This record gives sequence, structure tokens and C-alpha cells, in this order.
Amino acid sequence: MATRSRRPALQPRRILVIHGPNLNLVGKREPAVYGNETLADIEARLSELADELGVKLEIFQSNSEGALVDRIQSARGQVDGILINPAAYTHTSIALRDALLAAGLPAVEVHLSNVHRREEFRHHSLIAPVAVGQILGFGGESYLLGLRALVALLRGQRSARS
Ligand code: CA2
Repeated sequence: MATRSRRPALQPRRILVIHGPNLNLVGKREPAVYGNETLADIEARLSELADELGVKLEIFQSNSEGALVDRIQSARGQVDGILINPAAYTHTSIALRDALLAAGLPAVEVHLSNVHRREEFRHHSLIAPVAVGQILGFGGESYLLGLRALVALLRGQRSARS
């Protein structure tokens, strides 16, 4: 019988969670757009869900494009997947897109807000073509849904790839 993965059964999956620029301000400024939940609140909920799902999280936030690229580069071979809210770099960063491509890891893109209901410049994502999928518009819940989707993908429960 074919095995799904060469990974030892008891070794937990590792997921790198990346938050892009200004996400450290969420819950403290512009509550009308991003809600009252802080990044620490979202991370606490993510950690709880990670325990439930039996996965390990590494969490990184930076306002600097280069630091984000460096963190993604160093993830290759160290984690199994990436959950990323690239924030404003979603719409501008070829560097982040190239780094994700080079990492060769499944990535799920998440956004707090529904970017398609906002300014036109937020409608286009340079990251989407290199991500497995996108989840957006559910506030902090987008991260939780994204983590569930990524873990399901890693466990081979989802096979659609179009
Ligand atoms: O909706 C999202 O998650 C975004 O990725 C958030 C980014 C925005 O540039 C994207 O278009 C959509 C912004 C991150 C948070 O920026 C803040 C700015 C001022 C006050 C609080 C947060």
C-alpha cells in the first residue's frame, strides 16, 4: 500500500505563520476596518487551534520586506507549510512572491478584511498565484480557517489543485 508521507507518524507538522507590515497595529488602530482583536489575541486563538490539531507554530511579524524574505528563505526544509498575511506587500511585492516560490512549501494566504470590497489597489494579489488558496474577510477567523485548510492539505485530505 502506498504511504502518504515519509514523515515519522509522531512528528508534528510545523507551520510558519507570517504577518506582514502594520499588522502589529491591528486591534489598536482602525477598528472599523480591522476589528478590535489584537494580533496577540489572534495568535492566542491560533496557538489553541494548533494544539487541538496537533501541529507546532512558529510565528513571525515584520514591517520590513527584507526581513520577511529572509524568514521565508530560512523556512525551507524547516517547516511543512506557511500561513501568511502579507498585508500591504500582497499588492506590491515580487520579492515575497519569489521567496515563497523558492521555499517550495505550500502557502495559504489570509486577510482580515475582504480586500475586494475595498480600494481597487487591494484587489490584486501578487501572492495568490503562488499560494495554495486564499481566505479573506473573516477578521481573525481567516487565520483559523487558513490554518485548518493548510493542515488538512498537509494531511492529504484535499487533493484539488486547479
Ligand atoms: O485585510 C488584511 O488582512 C490586509 O492584509 C491588511 C493590510 C492591508 O494593507 C491589506 O490590503 C489587507 C493592512 C495591515 C494592517 O494595517 C493597519 C493600518 C492601520 C491601522 C491598523 C492596521
